[in-house]
Amino acid sequence: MPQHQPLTLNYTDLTRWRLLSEDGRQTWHYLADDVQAAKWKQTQADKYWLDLNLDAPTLPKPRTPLEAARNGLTFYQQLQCEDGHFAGAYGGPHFLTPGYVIAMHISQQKIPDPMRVEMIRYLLTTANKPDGGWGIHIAGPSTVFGTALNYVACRLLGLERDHPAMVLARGTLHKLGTALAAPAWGKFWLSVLGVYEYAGMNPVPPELWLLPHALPIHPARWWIHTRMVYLPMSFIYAQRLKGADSEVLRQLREELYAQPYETIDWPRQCNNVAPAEVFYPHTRLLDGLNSICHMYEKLAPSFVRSRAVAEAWRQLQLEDQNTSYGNLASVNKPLNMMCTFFQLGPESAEFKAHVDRCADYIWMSEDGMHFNGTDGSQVWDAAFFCQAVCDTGLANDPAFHTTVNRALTFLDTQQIRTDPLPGSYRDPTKGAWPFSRRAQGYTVSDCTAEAMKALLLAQHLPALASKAGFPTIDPSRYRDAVDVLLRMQNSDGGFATYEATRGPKVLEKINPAEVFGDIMVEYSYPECTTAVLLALKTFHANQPDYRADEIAAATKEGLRYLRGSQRENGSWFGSWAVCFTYATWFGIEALAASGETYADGRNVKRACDFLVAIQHEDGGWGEDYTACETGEYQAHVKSQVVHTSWAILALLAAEYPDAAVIDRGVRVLMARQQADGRWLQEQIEGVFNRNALIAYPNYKFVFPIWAMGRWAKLRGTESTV
Ligand code: LAN
Repeated sequence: MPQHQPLTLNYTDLTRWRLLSEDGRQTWHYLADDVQAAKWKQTQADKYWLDLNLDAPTLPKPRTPLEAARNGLTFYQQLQCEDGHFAGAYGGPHFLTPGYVIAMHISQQKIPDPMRVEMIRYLLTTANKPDGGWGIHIAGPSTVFGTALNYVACRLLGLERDHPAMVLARGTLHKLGTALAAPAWGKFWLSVLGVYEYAGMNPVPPELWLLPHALPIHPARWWIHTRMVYLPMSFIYAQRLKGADSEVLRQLREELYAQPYETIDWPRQCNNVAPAEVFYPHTRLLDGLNSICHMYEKLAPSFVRSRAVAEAWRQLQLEDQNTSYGNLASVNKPLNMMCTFFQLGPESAEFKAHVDRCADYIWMSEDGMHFNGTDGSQVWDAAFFCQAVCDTGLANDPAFHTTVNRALTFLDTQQIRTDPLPGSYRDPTKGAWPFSRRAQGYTVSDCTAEAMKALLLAQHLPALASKAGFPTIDPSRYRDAVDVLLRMQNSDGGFATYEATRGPKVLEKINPAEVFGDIMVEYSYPECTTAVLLALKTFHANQPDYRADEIAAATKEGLRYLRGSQRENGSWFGSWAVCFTYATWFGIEALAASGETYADGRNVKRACDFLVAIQHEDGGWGEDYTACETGEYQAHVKSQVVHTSWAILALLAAEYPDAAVIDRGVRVLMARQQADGRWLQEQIEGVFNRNALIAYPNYKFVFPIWAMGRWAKLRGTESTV
């Protein structure tokens, strides 16, 4: 077991951290050595993300929205990494860092000291006040899920049990119901660590993988994230694997509960979940299935179990190989690493590759270090950046050519050019773009769409396309992307995230996660659908002969889905950022691109009327994240630059007739801009699974730039508000 020195809580010197970006791979490095630190200088991006002084020049006060957009761009281009992408923190959820810490502990890996103390600092800084606990995400009230896992993480990282922060958090945990009341994923993490008993959780049988693929319940039909989390969980659960015992674990078995560990009636804890944190309660169907699974656990023939475990292991290896050991996202990453440790041991090349790739997820911020939601949002942010500057013509300005060409080149290099290994229940990926980077290897519909659109828009800007460094892309590569997209349309006309929907919606009734909603199968989303429709339109203008009829049919169906998913009040519900403002922007963009405007389109008019009705007093827009949980619009107390930008983009696209409404929004963006061109961080922007928030810190740069650039393009470059 790794033994840590008693912690003196000497945090690190922030001026010694460097972000390395190689082909989209982001890793943070601490340079303890003075010579090294002097050789490898901190970049503006490093300083920005560490909240150190950038010494960014004060820019001339903008007179026009265009000048404000240019100032924004002047600031933002300083944050570009050497390989052309814009890095950024991707935190928010409070159940990711503990997964990493637990997996490292179980697999007996020492977390280097600078990282270890900075993780403690992050956990202590983001603990809730005044109760010292943690929620499911950084903005949420303390829950057993967040508090139990982060408490354990702090203790494993070396914080003593009588440290005041631990005493406080422990008190909160006990008040909330102790670790016994943790939701299912919490129970799992604690069990594999050895501070909870497997008898106290509902079964996760790997046998599901042996069922005929035709059955709707086969895991290959679930949403990919749910499938990929339950796969390693089932591998571990089926064998009741655990790490070695240690002193800190013995202590944790005392600290996490209000009664002696030996006296706990484990089977009675399976469905004990603190009621306040249940987002999606068990259905009777799930409880029934769980009972059957409990019986099965007693009877399971060993040859069936071992075949199931073998199949799970086969699938785990395929996932590892398909993603170069980076894995799909931040939950299955440490889970797969643990499976590899248990199966192949710490000396295996596979296990070492896993440890190495954890670095891609670890982000250093001014608040300390945490595990990101994915290995970054590189392609996604670069695609929006390129579109913002190409759509508005800002890219024609020679002052931005180098930045734009580097971002375009980054997108060029990140297209996936191969297919996954056979047998892994994956669709072909050749031609797709992922959310983070090529090595991760997962198609996302809207990432493919936004990246392709960005590159195609750039081809039409002669001032840019004639410059050295402009990527030349073989037209067949766009056709590959279109092939990927056309395969992804659902029967309702919409597009989902990673795959077309494979399973029936009733599967949601056996969603066992308790704390997340809408996770069992893929659903169509207005955000993804719009992105795909706009990309297909841009592609069709570029290569009119390729699959033209299918593109036309897909577009018609997609628009049908969008009209059908619009709410009575004109809005669309957003699933991937907060919330109605986000999705309504997408809905309007798609309908506007099909030729509808405020004046002649019923749907566009209703959508604009919704946006205008929620405009804040000060002229901006601002929505509270709780809208994602409740499904009803909720105003934020303050307008937000990101929401204001989406609303402006939407109203401009719709040709909304009352210019004054839009101009008031633009004035908010200009008023919030700082003297060096930046905007400050406001409410966390993103969401997933209805109930978890996640940061998109680059949105506050790219969307105001885009909105004001579009405004200037339509109203005149010299116009003022
Ligand atoms: C993401 C991040 C990006 C996001 C968009 C591209 C913005 C969206 O339009 C489609 C869905 C997608 C790709 C998405 C899906 C779910 C992710 C991967 C995340 C929100 C980032 C983190 C989250 C993942 C599920 C986190 C791990 C947690 C589990 C519950 C498994």
